Amino acid sequence: KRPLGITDVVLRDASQSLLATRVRLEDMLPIAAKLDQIGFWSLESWGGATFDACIRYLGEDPWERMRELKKAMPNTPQQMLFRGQNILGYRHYADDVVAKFVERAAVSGIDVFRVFDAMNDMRNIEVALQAVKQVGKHAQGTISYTLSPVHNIDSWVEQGKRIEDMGADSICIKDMAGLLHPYDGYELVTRLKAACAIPIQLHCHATTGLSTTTILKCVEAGIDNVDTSISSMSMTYGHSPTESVVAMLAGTDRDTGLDIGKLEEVASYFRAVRKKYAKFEGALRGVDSRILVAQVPGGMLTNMESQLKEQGAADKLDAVLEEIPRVRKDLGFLPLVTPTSQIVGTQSVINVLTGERYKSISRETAGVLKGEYGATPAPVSEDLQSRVLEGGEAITCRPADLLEAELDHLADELRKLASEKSITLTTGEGEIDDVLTYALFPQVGLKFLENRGNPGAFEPAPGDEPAAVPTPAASVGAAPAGGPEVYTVKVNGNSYVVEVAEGGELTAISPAPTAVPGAAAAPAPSAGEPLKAPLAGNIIRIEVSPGDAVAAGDVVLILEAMKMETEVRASQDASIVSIDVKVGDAVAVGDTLVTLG
Ligand code: PYR
Repeated sequence: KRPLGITDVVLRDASQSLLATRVRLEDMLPIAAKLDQIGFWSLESWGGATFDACIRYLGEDPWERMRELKKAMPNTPQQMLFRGQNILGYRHYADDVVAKFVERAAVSGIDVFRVFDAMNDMRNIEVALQAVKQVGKHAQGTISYTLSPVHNIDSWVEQGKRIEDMGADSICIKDMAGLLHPYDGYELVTRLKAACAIPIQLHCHATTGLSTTTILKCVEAGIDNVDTSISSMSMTYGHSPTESVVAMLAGTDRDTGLDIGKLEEVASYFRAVRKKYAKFEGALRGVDSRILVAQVPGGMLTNMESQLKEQGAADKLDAVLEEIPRVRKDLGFLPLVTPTSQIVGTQSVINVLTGERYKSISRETAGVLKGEYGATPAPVSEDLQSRVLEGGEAITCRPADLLEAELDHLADELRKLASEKSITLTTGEGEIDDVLTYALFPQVGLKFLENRGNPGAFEPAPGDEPAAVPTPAASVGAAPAGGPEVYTVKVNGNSYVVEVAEGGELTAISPAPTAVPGAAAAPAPSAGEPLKAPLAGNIIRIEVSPGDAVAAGDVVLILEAMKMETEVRASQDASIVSIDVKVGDAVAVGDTLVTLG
């Protein structure tokens, strides 16, 4: 029998799930040569949230990261996670963007593309899989595993056959929330092996405590490859430890052949890395049985915790975890994996924080209800759907069939913006990489390109934080008595917002938002009723001008909060006295956005 193949996910999914995707290239390269000698089937090193985190927080060019990783690990197939028609973002892109992204990822060093769709609508992975075949790389189609009244083993096997028929080289069972029970895994793999000729791979998160046992049962059923992570970067929100799986199978007919001694050198290295990034760790220390109910994937739970903290609502986690299954049912029992995890998660937060379910519906939630992401596994709530359709028709075709080619247009747009804002774009063949960065993340990507090469514009690396000597005069607003205090400090000309715990320890740090006129610092002008930010986020569009008349419920502006676009609506019939923010501003909960008169 064949040795079990191992994909180690330490560089991508483990870092994403355990350390909020903050591990920097400089902390990966020193261990790359050792990782390259282990003999993994592949190393997952790119994709998922890494692209977003690179440009949003780290100030690293994600394309450069991939090229460097490939250069440092030429002997091991490099693998990425690709979100089907969503690529690495949160909406569907036109087919030309998908195909070009695949081509450039391959040029940059990706050998194995794991392509999934968060709805399991297989029409949404077809173009990406074809593009991967076109560039001669390994195309892995994915089953996004979930539990619901409309999913069962028969439906999963059907999906596996469909993936094989589409020409994929292998099938991944992606158990992003750790919900695959060992005996169900055994049956699923047995049935898939009987129905399909291509190899099967298993990806399990450890959050519910089932993963290692499920791996073993799936090995017994003949699975070809499994994902694991080096032990010092394993378990809780992450994955089963590589060394444990290697040890479990040593001497059996599925012996991985990997050397525990060499793996221990890698584990030792990451023990230190993990300490360095400790402040990004989630609260979970072992197993979280709430996941068996709420089905929040491991990678999302850490983000959910930190996003609630940003919203000043860390104490609402339990309420949000209870709301998630209800929102999921309203949205047709979709699996929870990026971007649906974020869509359902953020909508649940909005439902809890505003105190009224669906008082505000994010643009992306509306998108699911309108069919913009494809077919949901079960029908969506009719009430909610008719509310967002406003008399229109839901989409039933493959959503990207309705999208015009957009790459040339985006390239022109970026070149124009670059010359207006004096942004230096990559020249020659690599210019398209900048266009793709901008295509996927119009706001954050542009901001990244503007600030590329200026680390001060991004999160400081752990250890490089400014030593804050807080003075009350620097305070931009203190948390409730007894809690941490928040200060703005200036280091080398760059401003940072830092949170200092009672004991003087730095508990959070981020670049200071660009000055927000009228917000937080100065009280709102005397006349009029302030319309306040319901969530912390960035202003991405303002739909009104001073002097406009608005009716209660009219959209005033669009806020990007927790990666989703939320409409802020007028609370009453009024006229706009003043607009107290501008596009691009970061606002905190309760900041005045506009003044109504
Ligand atoms: C991602 O798309 O980021 C996942 O990890 C599923």
